[in-house]
Amino acid sequence: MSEQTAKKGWLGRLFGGNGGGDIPTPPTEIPPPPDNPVAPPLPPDVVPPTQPTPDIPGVPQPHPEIPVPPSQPSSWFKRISQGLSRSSSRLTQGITDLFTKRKLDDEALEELEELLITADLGVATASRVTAHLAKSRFAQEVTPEEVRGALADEIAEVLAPVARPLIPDPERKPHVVLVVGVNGSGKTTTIGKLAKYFRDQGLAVTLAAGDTFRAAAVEQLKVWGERTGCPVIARGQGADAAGLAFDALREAQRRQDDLLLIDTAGRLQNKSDLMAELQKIVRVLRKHDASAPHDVLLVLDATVGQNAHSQVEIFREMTEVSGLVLTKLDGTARGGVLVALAEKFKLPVHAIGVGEGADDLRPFEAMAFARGLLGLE
Ligand SMILES: Nc1nc2c(ncn2[C@@H]2O[C@H](COP(=O)(O)OP(=O)(O)O)[C@@H](O)[C@H]2O)c(=O)[nH]1
Ligand SMILES: [Mg+2]
Repeated sequence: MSEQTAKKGWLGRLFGGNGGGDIPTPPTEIPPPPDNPVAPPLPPDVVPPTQPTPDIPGVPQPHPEIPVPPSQPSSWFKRISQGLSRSSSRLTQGITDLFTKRKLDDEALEELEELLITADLGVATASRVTAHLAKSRFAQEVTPEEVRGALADEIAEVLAPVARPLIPDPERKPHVVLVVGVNGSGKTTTIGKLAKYFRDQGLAVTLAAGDTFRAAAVEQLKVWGERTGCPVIARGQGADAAGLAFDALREAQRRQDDLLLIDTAGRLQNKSDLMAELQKIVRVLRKHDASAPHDVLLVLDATVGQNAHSQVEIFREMTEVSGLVLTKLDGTARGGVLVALAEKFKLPVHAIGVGEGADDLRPFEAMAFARGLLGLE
């Protein structure tokens, strides 16, 4: 690792910010930006100029599956609280209705617990946080603001142990991340956002279009590759995903890349087909690198609410899920589901998706999320 310490946050510190520097030009269809020894961070939502690619001539920009929202500079926390506004307005309104001029008695506590359950926080979390609240404030008159503040603290405590950033191991060339999840959960978009995030840190990132089930999925990933300046290893529709993953790993190893992000199909004919495919990908990767994949990210769409629980269970049966990314928190009032998932599965939550743009992936941070969820600054 470089001695030089970058000034760009935790990843920059880890990697010295020059990971992309000495990587030779990859012989893939999408070359990285020229003269780019240290990839400068892109300004938010700026799409790099389209590089014409021989096999997908005239790819439209912006791609229909990757809308570019209007650029609006906002702070990191503001972005999270905006993303969580649907969830927080529901909770805030409920708490205001419950606690305007009211004592924290048994009845109020019961109603609060119910509100938290309907907000998808889960029964265990709901009863624990209300019990804690009762301990300190029972029979006292409380304001809605006090209740929100106390709840945010309780929720942050539940979330703190799972809030763990995705940190590519600098010793691995590449660190291999397999991205799994049901169709439409946001896998490809999350890979695009992660590519942008790590590329901005100066890492050399390669993408593998392992969802060979749908032609559109391959094309979608290629567009993200263009936007982020990351090479994409792809084959045609119907190609063997494990073979593709094998080629991608070999190529990324040859180039000494820092990170390889592998997309997968979310739906095959049935669950056992999908399981067989994911397991085959893992087997084949291990022929090249016995420790790969180093992370298996399960991408969950928060708008499905409680259904996310069964998705975690199903994917854990199929493969060794090592962490979660929750997407579409901007599009749902069910953001509380993340709290229930944290309590139940205790899997690391690496990041959250709060929009469709390249910068709408936020590293998951317990207190920021908890306060955002309760509509607090
Ligand atoms: N609002 C919102 N939309 C998202 C987010 N993440 C993904 N999407 C959208 O969800 C749809 C499905 O995403 P995609 O990445 O194709 O899912 P995949 O099938 O799992 O690869 C696309 O239209 C994405 O733009 C998010 O965090 N917020
Ligand atoms: Mg996809």
